[in-house]
Amino acid sequence: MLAVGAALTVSELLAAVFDVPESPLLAVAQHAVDLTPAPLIKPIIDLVGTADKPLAVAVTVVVLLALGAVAGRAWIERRQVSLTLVGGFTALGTLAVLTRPEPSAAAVVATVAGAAAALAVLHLLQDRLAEDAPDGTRRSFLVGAAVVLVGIVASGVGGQLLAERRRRRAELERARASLDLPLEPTSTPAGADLGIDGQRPWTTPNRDFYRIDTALSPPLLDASEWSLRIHGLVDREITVTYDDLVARGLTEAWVTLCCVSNEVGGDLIGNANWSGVPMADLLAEAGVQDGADCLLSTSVDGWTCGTPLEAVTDGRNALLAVGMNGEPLPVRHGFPVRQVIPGLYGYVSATKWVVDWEVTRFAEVEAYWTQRGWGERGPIKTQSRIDLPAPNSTVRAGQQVIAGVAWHQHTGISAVEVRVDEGDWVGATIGEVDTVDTWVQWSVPWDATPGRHTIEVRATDADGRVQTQERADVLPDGATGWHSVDVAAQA
Ligand SMILES: Nc1nc2c(c(=O)[nH]1)N[C@H]1C(S)=C(S)[C@@H](COP(=O)(O)O)O[C@H]1N2
Ligand SMILES: [Mo]
Repeated sequence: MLAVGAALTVSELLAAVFDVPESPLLAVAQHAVDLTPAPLIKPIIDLVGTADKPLAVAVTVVVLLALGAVAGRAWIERRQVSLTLVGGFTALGTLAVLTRPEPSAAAVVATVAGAAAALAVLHLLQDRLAEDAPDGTRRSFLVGAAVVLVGIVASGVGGQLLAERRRRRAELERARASLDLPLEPTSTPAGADLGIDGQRPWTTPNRDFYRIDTALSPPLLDASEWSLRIHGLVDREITVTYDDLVARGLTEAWVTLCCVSNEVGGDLIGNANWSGVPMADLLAEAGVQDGADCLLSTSVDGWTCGTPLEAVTDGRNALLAVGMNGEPLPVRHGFPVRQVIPGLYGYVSATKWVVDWEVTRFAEVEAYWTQRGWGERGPIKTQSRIDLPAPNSTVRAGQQVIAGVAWHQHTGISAVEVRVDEGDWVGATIGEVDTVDTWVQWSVPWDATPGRHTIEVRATDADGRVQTQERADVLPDGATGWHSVDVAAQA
């Protein structure tokens, strides 16, 4: 019976992990219902009403437990019988999951893994009872049985929690989809995207937007449950609900978000159109007191972020965002509400699932990553990246294009230059953007001669500062250095 218990919990757990539409146990129970003769069904339904599903599952489990008892008794002296029973039921289970309306390979894997768990338990426990085994005693059997039981309970609970979380996630996705937000589909500003074949788009689609956070799986927080408490060095504490927030009217801004862990040439960066409410408006309403220099924001899962207050209140598009590229914020990007502040790396600015603001002083608090050795303020550094040709690729000799992106959010980029094999720097064409808060696309034509080449890029920001060549590691406050790419050109 323990073997059957193990088989069921392992298969249910795997079904939950793989997110199969119907677990093997449910599939078998459903078949049992379908195979029950009609004259029997009616009185049963009259008797148990809507509890027929749980009843079918319970009966299936009891039958399986009984068969498990038979297989268990037979294990030592008539192992063939045992193996036949287990094999037969694995085959039946497999058939059951394959003949349901939504069959899946994962459900078969879950079934077979369950059978393997049953065999493992039979082997582990019965051999402990065998008279010729060295430790074949009742005590050793009981210890083994207890271990198996704990395993069954643990994986049973784990499977249920997982299934519960999936249901909650699906519910949240439905609520998110039916939110009535004044969001318009966004389109990339004319001229921003150079439209070069193979170049990643100027606007990063939500599904391709990098995701960085400390959450094992994203917090599930409904808009109706959300509120933001603003406290600390303020004249009056306020609490804002989602409806309050949206009722203020939404501002839109293009902002490129970048992670401090982005290596030179890395792709932990994305550009989106964000819709939200200026963070400064909410702070003004609470009334920031003299001496405060830090906004400590906390997410619903306890992650903290320290932002220079100046960056929030100096007039830039620092938003409490509810929309991303024309749709409600995706769950993994902070639904229902997150911060977006141009000019700062994400870890000091972009709190997702944000629920608490404390207006304070840097001298008094330390945020999550600062406690772990990362810089306190985290301003963005000028960077540029070559996307085409791809690193270590081979291109056809002749007319080619070198293209990429460059960024220094909230300062802007004024020039991008490229050189091949340490030759002269050549100025690149830069995509038109009417904001200093996003990256720019750039490109230069290249007449590639046959052979190996090294391409380098450097950007100049809108203050006229040329991107430094000096290599710095991402720790503690962001990488520097020129991106360079090796390619081969073939005639
Ligand atoms: N709640 C929460 N917000 C967070 C983080 C986090 O770990 N938890 N990580 C930050 C970091 S380091 C970055 S780079 C950005 C990434 O945002 P994205 O996942 O939407 O791209 O989110 C920021 N916001
Ligand atoms: Mo980050």
